Amino acid sequence: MGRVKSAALYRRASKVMVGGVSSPVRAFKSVGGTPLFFTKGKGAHVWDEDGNRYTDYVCSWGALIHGHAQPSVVRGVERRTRKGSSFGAPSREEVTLAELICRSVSSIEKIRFVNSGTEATMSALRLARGFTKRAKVVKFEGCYHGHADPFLTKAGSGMATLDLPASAGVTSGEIADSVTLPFNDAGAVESEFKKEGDEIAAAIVEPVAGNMGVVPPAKGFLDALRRACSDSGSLLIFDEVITGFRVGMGGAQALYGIKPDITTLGKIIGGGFPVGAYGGRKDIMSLVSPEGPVYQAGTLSGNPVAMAAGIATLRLLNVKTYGRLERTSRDLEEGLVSVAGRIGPPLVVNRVGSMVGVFFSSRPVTNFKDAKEADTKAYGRFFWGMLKGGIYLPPSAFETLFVSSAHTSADIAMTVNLAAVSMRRQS
Ligand code: HOZ
Repeated sequence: MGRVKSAALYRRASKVMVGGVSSPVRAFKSVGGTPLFFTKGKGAHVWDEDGNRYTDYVCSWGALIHGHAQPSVVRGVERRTRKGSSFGAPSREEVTLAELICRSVSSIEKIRFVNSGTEATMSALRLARGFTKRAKVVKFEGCYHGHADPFLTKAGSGMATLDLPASAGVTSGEIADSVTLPFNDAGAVESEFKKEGDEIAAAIVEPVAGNMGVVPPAKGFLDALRRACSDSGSLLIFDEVITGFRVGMGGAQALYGIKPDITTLGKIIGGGFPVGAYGGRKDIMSLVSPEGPVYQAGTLSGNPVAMAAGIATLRLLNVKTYGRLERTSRDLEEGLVSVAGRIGPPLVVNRVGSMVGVFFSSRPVTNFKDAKEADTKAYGRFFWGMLKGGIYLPPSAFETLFVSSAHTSADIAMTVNLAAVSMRRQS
C-alpha cells in the first residue's frame, strides 16, 4: 500500500503547521514514520489520501461511537447547517442536548457547554476553587485532563507519548497547587487528604483512565476518593470526556456507582464536532456566570451544529447498542489475548466496555508506572504491522482503541487474524 500522497501532504504541512499536525499524538512520533492524511470515513472504515482503506480503532479518539458519517448524525448536521451554523446566542438544540444529558447522567443537574474537553476541565477546576475557596487540586499520574496549566504534570496522552514529565511554559506557580498521586492508590489518597484535606478544592480523575492506554479503577479506589473528598469538603470531579456515554448511558459514574460533584464531558456528546461540557450539582453550578461569580464564556459554546450532532448521536444510544459494543469489544479482547497466548509476545489487554488498551507487558497494568514499563517499541511494531494490513490503531501506546457500533463481527475477526500475522512477524 502506497502512502505517497500522505507523505507529500505531511511535507507541505510541516512547512506551515507546527510539527505538520494540529495535535501532537497524531504526528506518529512514538511509532515512527509519518502520519496518514484522511479523506473519507464511513462506518468503521476510513480512507487515506492514497485511497487505502483501514478499519478504524481511533474513531476520532472515541468521539464517533457510531462510526463515521452515521446517516442520522449527518442528517441532523445538514438540517441545522442549512438554517445557519452559529449565532453566538441561545438555540433550541442546546436545551435539547442539555435535557438529554441531565436525564442520562444523574449527578448532572445543570450543565454548561464549552468547545473542548480542555475547556471543560479547566472550567470545572475554576468552579471547584470558587465554590470551596481553596486552591489545591489532586490529580493522578497518567490521567490526562487536557492541556490547561495545572494539569500538565506527569500527564498521559501526548505528554506520555513524547515522554514529557512537564510542559515548558508552565510556571512553577501555576502547578504549585497541583498534587499528583499514583492512580489506583487508595492509601496515597487517604494520606494526602489527611495531610492537607482542608486546602484541597478538588480531586479530578478519569474514572477509567484512557490516556495511558486503558487502566480500569481498582476495586475501592473511586470509593476511597469519594470518601476523602466528602470528609474534607473537597469536590470530586469525574473527567468523563472519554467515558461519558462510552461505557454506558450514565457514564463511568453509573457503572461504578459513585456520584461525583462535577462531571466533565466531551467527544461523544458532540458526535464528532468540537464540544465539551461541565455539569453537576445545582448549588455548585449556580456559581458559574451569569448566575454566579465564577467567570467562563465562549463565542462558539453550545454551537448549534455540534449540538445537533450530539443530539443525533445520543438518540441512537440504547441498551442494544451497548450490548452490541460489549460483544464486539469482548471478542476483540479475547481474540488478541488468545493470539498472543499462541504466538508469544507477552500481552495485557485491559478493557472496559468498548475501550480497549493493549500493552506489551508480562504483568498486569494498573497504573502509569506499569504502563510506562510496557514495551512501547513492540507496540510501535504492532501498530505498523496492523497498518500495513489495513487496521488503523492509535499511533501511541498511551491511548485507547475504540470500538464503534459500526464495527461488525467480521471487522473484529479480520483484526484478530491480522494481529496474529503481525505478532508472528514480530516474534
Ligand atoms: N489527546 C487526544 C488523545 N487522547 C487527541 C490526540 C490527537 O488528536 O492527536
